[in-house]
Amino acid sequence: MSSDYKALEFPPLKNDLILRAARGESTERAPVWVMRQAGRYLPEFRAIRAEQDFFKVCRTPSLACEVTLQPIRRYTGLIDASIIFSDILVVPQAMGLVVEMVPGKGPTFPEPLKTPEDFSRLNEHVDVDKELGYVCDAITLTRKELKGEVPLIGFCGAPWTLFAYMIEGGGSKFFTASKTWLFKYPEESKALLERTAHVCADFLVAQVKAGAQLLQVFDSWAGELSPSDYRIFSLPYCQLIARKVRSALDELGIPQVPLILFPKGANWGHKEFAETAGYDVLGLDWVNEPAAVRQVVGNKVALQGNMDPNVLYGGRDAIERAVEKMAKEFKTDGKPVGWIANLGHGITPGVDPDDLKWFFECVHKYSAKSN
Ligand code: 1CP
Repeated sequence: MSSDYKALEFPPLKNDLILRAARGESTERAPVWVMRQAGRYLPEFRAIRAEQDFFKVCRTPSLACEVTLQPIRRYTGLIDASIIFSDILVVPQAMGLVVEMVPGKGPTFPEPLKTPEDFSRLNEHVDVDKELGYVCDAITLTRKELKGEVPLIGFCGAPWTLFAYMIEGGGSKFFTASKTWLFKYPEESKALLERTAHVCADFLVAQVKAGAQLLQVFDSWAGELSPSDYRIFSLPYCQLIARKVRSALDELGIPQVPLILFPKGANWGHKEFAETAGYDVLGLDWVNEPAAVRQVVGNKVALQGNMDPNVLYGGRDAIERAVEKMAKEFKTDGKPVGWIANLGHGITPGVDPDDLKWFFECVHKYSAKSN
């Protein structure tokens, strides 16, 4: 169980590059990490997964810690943040739904929500310390084991993305079932989104109490909604999360941590998100021109991203050229200011870990002030 924040003593932080960039500061080079950095492209991860069920790894703090540390060990000195190994779907589990990892198919809900009557299957009140205390325990253990090398990121899914999974029952191409809910049962949909947002906010606060130093909200399916529907069914709930997390941390006397929003595919909205969402950092996918986004958001937010993950399959020259171009486009007056280098989405299983190492090396080289 997560213990009292003040009682936790962690080793001093040796690398605060990502914290400075998230605050919008100019840095000597861009900090870098990649989404899904603990994952199937690493043979050491596959070795653990060959023995253990996916959610067993999530629920066992020693295993989640081990897997979180794998990329940090392999890329020592090259990588500037760790992200706790877990999944966005632990929140629907905590709300009362069953989620299984089916080999070859991905996460699956054997009984997704069919109609609003199925609300009766959800837990009335979710005690995040009880239901998700295992994530917090993994965070506390990992923060200790990191020995201050790099900061630890906590995360959750955005309510709309979780809603889509809870109703589709897994990944989806057309989002027919979840969108049917939005248009057929708008009020009930909003009730479920709001309920989910409160669980997400409580969970993120618990993660900070346990030792998380930044938080990211993954709205992986943001781009599936029209701008006007996004303003009704996603943005208000991302705003609720940011507001609730910030006020809870203030009330608890815990210093604020940077909040990152990754509204993948909602590329019409960066100006609006920068001004109204309440986050410090916006994650960009690769279908964005960084300089154009910087121009519309000004210095209101830091930016994270955004190389196409598939460039990692293109060989070293392609990776180097793409990083050089990305760095040039993200820099302000030739310097990295408020930029966290990353991919535009998660790294995929077939990538050669040495090619990712090369990506990190190129970021170090091309994001530095002088280049
Ligand atoms: O068998 C395996 O090992 C499954 C692969 C895998 C991994 C490594 C899944 C299944 N989840 C994860 C870990 C994970 N998921 C992390 C770990 C921390 C890290 O290293 O980054 C994080 C942050 C996530 C978040 C997550 N899960 C998202 C948001 C990010 C994104 O990629 O958009 C989403 C959409 C999920 C759902 C999910 N979990 C796993 C898969 C294959 C999927 C996508 C399923 C689909 O929609 O088809």
